[in-house]
Amino acid sequence: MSTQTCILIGAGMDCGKRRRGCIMGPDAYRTAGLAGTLNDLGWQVEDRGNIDAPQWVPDAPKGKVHAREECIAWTKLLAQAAETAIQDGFPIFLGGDHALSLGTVAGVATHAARIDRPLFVLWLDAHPDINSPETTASGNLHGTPIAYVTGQDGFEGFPAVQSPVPAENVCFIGLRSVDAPERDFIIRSGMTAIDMRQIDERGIAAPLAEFLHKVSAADGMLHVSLDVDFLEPAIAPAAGTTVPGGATFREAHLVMEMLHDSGLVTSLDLVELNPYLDDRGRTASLMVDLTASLFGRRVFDRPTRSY
Ligand code: 6HN
Ligand code: MN
Ligand code: MN
Ligand code: MN
Repeated sequence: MSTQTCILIGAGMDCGKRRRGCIMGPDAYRTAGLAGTLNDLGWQVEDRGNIDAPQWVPDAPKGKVHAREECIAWTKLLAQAAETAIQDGFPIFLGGDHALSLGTVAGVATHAARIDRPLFVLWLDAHPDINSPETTASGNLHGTPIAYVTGQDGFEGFPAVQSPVPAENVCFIGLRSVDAPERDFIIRSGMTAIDMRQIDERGIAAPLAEFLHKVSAADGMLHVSLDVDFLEPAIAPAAGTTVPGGATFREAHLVMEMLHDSGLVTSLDLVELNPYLDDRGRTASLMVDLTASLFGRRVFDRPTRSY
């Protein structure tokens, strides 16, 4: 890691889909002890509290997209907050649904471009979230952030992405629910897409190491976006869009441990936790423990690894 200060930013964005509850996510992470856990690992933690939800923003009267105007308002706030926070330390964005990454990734991308470093994005998710407002079947904008931050069309009314992330810099791990237009786009785009079939066959470490090597060779910054539904629903029930066959407890921790050892990660989203659906807080606790692995919790010290 490049710095020893991490900055918690709560973003209870809940308008990226119709099922409510992610608004409670930031406080569930705090309740599960995130700040103390990071402190114990030697990090200074600055909790900036929760970003105030934009004042009630009426939805556009027509169109299939849910809460477009409210999502636009959040995106502006989050892009600004991200761009500021990453200058001060390692930001952890406490979601909130995955639509928050429209703003967080756009904001860190602006910063990366300003300091002349390439930004890479690792998307740990059952879904690639690469629909556009035109291709979406659900109308839910949490299924769109990768399309937005890579500069695809269809986001009228959203702030223009100042520094789009090149498609080749995006890596998905954990895919098992991909819409037809998403699949077509991924195949054309040159994004790295590791589905669960590949993980079954090769393990999770080998494809991750390949991606980290690419980031390292380019002296890139790396934004990690961790969606609760990356995980097997039996261990992480508190998400609205669970899909069976997800990452196991150890696969997920290994990803985080390797990311720690790489020293490449510069910002993190924790998204899609819906505490209303949780089982005595166990999904929130697992997300905190995974974050701890990313920030250096380990059984035995190992030398820092270069990829
Ligand atoms: N997420 N592809 C589906 C859609 O509605 O566009 C699912 C999106 C899930 C979004 O998990 O962050
Ligand atoms: Mn997602
Ligand atoms: Mn997902
Ligand atoms: Mn290397």
